[in-house]
Amino acid sequence: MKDFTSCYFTMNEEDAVEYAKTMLDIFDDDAELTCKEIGDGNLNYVFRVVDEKNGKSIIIKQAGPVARISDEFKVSPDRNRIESEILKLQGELAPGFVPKMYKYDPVMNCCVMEDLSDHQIMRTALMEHKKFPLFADHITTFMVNTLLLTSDVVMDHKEKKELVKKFINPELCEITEDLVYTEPFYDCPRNDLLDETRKFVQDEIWNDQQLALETAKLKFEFMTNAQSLLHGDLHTGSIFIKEDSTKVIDPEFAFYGPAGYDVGNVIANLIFAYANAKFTIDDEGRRKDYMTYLEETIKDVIDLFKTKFLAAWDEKATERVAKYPGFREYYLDSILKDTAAVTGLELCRRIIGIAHVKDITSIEDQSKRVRAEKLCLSAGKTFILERETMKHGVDYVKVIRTFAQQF
Ligand code: SR1
Ligand code: MG
Repeated sequence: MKDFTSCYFTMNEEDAVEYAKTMLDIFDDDAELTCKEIGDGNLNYVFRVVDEKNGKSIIIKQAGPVARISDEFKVSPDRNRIESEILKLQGELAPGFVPKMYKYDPVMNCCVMEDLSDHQIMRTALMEHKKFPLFADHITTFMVNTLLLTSDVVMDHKEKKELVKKFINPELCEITEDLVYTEPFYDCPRNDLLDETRKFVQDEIWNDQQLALETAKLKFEFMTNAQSLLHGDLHTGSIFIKEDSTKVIDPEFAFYGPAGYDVGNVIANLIFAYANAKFTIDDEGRRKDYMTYLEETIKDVIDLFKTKFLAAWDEKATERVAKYPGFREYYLDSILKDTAAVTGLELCRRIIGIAHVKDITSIEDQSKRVRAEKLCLSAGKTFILERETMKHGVDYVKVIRTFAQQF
């Protein structure tokens, strides 16, 4: 029998079954448990444990001492505490939009949560060219609630600072500072890009001094602006979806940072799906239809976020000076600027840096993949440099259409 109570070890599928039997009070005594490790992220192990007798199932997610993507990233398994605490908090702020948390285990650095296997990872669903008409509404409610309601606009300032302390997340922030804000913008040995894309990156990204300066400003904004409690990694691989339901998972990068970081990640990852659609759907009618659907979704995410943010501000703001005329527009404006910038950073880093996205890497025809990469890089650079002008959903659509025509 394994000892799960005194010393951490990384579990395998057999261990996860034993863990479910001996450490959890979820399954019947005569349950016939099976387990499969289903994690395909860069960091953790995800075990799906099922009682074959009745189909009841749970997820056990365990943090290992190093990232799965590379041993170079030594990340404290304490990220699992952050993840389980923030999921509880997000569940209160945005009910129905995160999985239920059953248990957090600080010895095994794992948490046990609701199995969402009736949903699909959104990145995969978008690559299958499925549509989710409720997504923009759902994700903007989630973002407005989690971002505005954890800010100084709404929270008592001392309580907010307690949350800043509780969710200080130096190691995972360092990953973002390196992989998103720094390495993609110079010829860093850890970058991982196609030879065919390298010359374009050299000319358009690495040789652009203005772009380098802007990324420096943005990096310091990320490190110093404790505005809202972020999800911190809100890409389409962190979202489970089905027609009538959207669930946000994997908030282990959570910390207090600029609110636009989450919104920009959502937009950039919809743009990866857009590039995928452009270069993988052969039938012209279907391709146009799906790209239009994604354009509408991008537009709606920006515009609904703005409308809901201002309405929630009027209803929930407690800070006296936040109610002065013009301040809420000034504040939202700065979030929109950050949103555009982060959209651009994410678009560039997933092409140039070490952590890629399947929307692009799965494009089998190499010349089409290179065109998709150039589309993302060009749009990304534009969003960073022209972030002051990106005020409405339609501004995003104009940029991606321009580069979809060019490449
Ligand atoms: C070492 S982790 C690489 C990336 O995977 C995560 O999902 C984050 O996006 C991170 O940047
Ligand atoms: Mg993740």
